[in-house]
Amino acid sequence: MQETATPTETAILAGIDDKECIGLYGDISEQLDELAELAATAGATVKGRLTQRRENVHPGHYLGKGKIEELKDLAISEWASMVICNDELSPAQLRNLSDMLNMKVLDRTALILDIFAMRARSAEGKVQVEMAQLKYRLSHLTGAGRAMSRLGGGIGTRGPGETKLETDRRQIREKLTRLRRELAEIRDRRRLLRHNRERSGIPVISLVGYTNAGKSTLMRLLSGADVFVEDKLFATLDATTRKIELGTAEVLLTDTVGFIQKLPADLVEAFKSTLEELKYADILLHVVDVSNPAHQNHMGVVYQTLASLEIGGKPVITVYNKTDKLDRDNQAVLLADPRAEVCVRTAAVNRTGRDELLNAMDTVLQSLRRSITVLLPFSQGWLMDYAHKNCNVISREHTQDGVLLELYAEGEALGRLRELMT
Ligand SMILES: Nc1nc2c(ncn2[C@@H]2O[C@H](COP(=O)(O)OP(=O)(O)OP(=O)(O)O)[C@@H](O)[C@H]2O)c(=O)[nH]1
Ligand SMILES: [Mg+2]
Repeated sequence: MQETATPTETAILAGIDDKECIGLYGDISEQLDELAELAATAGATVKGRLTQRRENVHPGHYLGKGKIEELKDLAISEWASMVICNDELSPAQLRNLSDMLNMKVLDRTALILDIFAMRARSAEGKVQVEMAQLKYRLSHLTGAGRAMSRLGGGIGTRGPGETKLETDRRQIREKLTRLRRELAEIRDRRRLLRHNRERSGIPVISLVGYTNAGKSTLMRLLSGADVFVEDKLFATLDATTRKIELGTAEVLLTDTVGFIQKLPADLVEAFKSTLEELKYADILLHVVDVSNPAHQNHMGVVYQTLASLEIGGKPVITVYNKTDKLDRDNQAVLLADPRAEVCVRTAAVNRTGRDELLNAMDTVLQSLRRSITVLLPFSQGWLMDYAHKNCNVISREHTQDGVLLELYAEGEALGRLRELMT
């Protein structure tokens, strides 16, 4: 028989029950549910949970001494190989906790970084994740602790090379400089693509939302694109764009990385160029998994993340997805989203709501359409024919320098006439 199975790591989750956080993040049990999903996505089996009610985390070792003893007993009795903490820990906290438990300790940030490292596919995605990991390692170089370095490998150490953990700061800094240069080149290429796209004048509609909400499934449904869908967190890291027909117009639909609460700052920073694509969207489709009891919190996190990326003011269509998982009573209590232009209910898995969504997209797009005024020089008389054929002309006026037209233009025609705008 062939041996294929790699031993799965087993983990105990640890968190602080801090009432302050409930507002945006949900209560501690909801938070640990999500942490468990993250752990499962990274390939760990969760064997138990332990929480401590405190106002603040312990500055030296995250949990109090008594709780750490309890945690140690639990880990031993469950044969767990590591502890995953629900917050981002300081290097000293990580080292101390790991030494006191004599066990590998990961924080939420390292776990998410690990998942991203596992998921990155494109050159840009890989460079971005590696940058975020190196930055994290740079700030934690002395923080691995005895237990961590002894038990090397596995979750939290994946990505580009474990030996890099041991490389010194200077080498990491040099690597970061090189990666920054690589990323700048990738960004230049992207900018060129974007420039071409803008010239073509095709409107852009972007899917945004909490991770696992069903963005890629909707992308499939609306565009037929064969994008990756999985019931795990952060299935998508790279941006995908597809052209779709919408009523009379063509639009570009983009799918991208999902959001999560307490997204590590290094990752947001590293993924800025991917996320910045959202700046060029004309409309955002905010996909919400309404079957998740924490979906109201998730919506708050999405709006907060959009605001932090300075893309808060765009027209939003809220897509309440996974309605097939709700019973009738729960369907009825779905609230309207006051921040959205319109709300649509869908069940992307069985195509429910597809036409309503396409109609809503068309309607919002129409409402964004503004007329433009162009001056057609007499020397380019053919443009007059072109404008009448391809645009909706509202008024015409002859002047000394040419013909002044007010018109609605879309797509290629908009791109072509934009240069003549007055
Ligand atoms: N029951 C049900 N499941 C759905 C629906 N839409 C998507 N799913 C499932 O939800 C899971 C996540 O879907 P994805 O499309 O990968 O979600 P995503 O928002 O792209 O997730 P990330 O890329 O990880 O951020 C998959 O298992 C889908 O099959 C739906 O309407 N109903
Ligand atoms: Mg996806």
